[in-house]
Amino acid sequence: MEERKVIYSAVQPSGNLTIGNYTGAISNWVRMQDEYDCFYAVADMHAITVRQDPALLRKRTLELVALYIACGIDPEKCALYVQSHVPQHAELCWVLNSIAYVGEMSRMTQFKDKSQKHAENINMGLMDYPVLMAADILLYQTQLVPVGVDQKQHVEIARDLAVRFNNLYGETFRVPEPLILKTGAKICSLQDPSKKMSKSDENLNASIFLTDDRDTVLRKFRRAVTDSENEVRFSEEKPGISNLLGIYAAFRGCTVEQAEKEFAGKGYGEFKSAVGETVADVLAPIQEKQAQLLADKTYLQETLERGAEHAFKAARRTLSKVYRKVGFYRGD
Ligand code: ATP
Ligand code: LTN
Repeated sequence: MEERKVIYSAVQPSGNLTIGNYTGAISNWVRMQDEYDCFYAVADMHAITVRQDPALLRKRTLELVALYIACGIDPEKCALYVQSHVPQHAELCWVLNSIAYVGEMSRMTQFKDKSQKHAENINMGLMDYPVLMAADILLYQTQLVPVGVDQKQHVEIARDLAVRFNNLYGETFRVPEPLILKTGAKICSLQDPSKKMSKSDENLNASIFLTDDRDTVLRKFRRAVTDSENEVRFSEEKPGISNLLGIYAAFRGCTVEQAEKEFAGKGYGEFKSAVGETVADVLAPIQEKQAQLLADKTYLQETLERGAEHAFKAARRTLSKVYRKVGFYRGD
């Protein structure tokens, strides 16, 4: 029997997720869980590389777990767990730190961006972020890492570290590849469609959060920046309308061409309401399910324990191999 491919991905519990996180990441993870061996984590250790309020971090971690399940991640089919529950992530990170160069880490785009944004707190963890991410990925002998375009550089570092370690100590890690899907891979801001929709945008009207209620969703779409024409058509000259068409298609499960046809001859007002209603229709059951799950903490805790146990076993296999290879004494 052919071995199933291993998939690894994670999201940080550092804020409210947007519909970009949903279409670019989580909704694709759901599609992969039947075919592959999937490990999906809540990256709490990555989150503390920028200051977090401890009580809020704890709350958001559980909310994200509930959200994963509410979006369709089935904990019976994959390992769903919290990164800090599996100690091998930090342990492997330490070993990889010794083969990662300061120069290559300081050149990472995200490190440079975040150093600028958090100039008062340029800590070692922020610089080490890609090494911890490499440890996440390499611990499970991952083949594919489904992420948005912004994380591609970090997956490349994971590849470089895997190859470097294998060359130094002998074949140990599988070399992973990023998986960047086309549909919904880049949803743009509703207020400035030249920018990516982001969970940390200061303008709250720019992003649709998965927690937004129907009225908020409708209002934000109504206010979305478009152009002075009144023709619903996908075109580079019409970034606002094109972004809305992309969102509609992703949430409706149709192509952009089909969406264009549906709204041919209709005005922007009608189109924006339809996009809003479609998105709100998808979000409502997710929100309801998430609330139900959060009311049953015992279930969530048990699920996380099982997930961590599953991940722990796989991670332990790789880590003991690594410890042997680098020469840590393990008894004769
Ligand atoms: P922040 O704005 O705080 O940097 P973010 O919204 O970019 O956060 P991340 O936690 O960095 O979110 O990303 C989680 C996953 O969602 C990643 O795989 C990322 O590529 C994807 N993603 C984020 N924003 C979008 C977007 N606008 N469109 C499609 N995918 C996205
Ligand atoms: N940095 C990622 C989250 C993340 C991740 C990973 C993604 C942490 N570890 C391993 C893929 C594989 C982000 O999306 N901000």
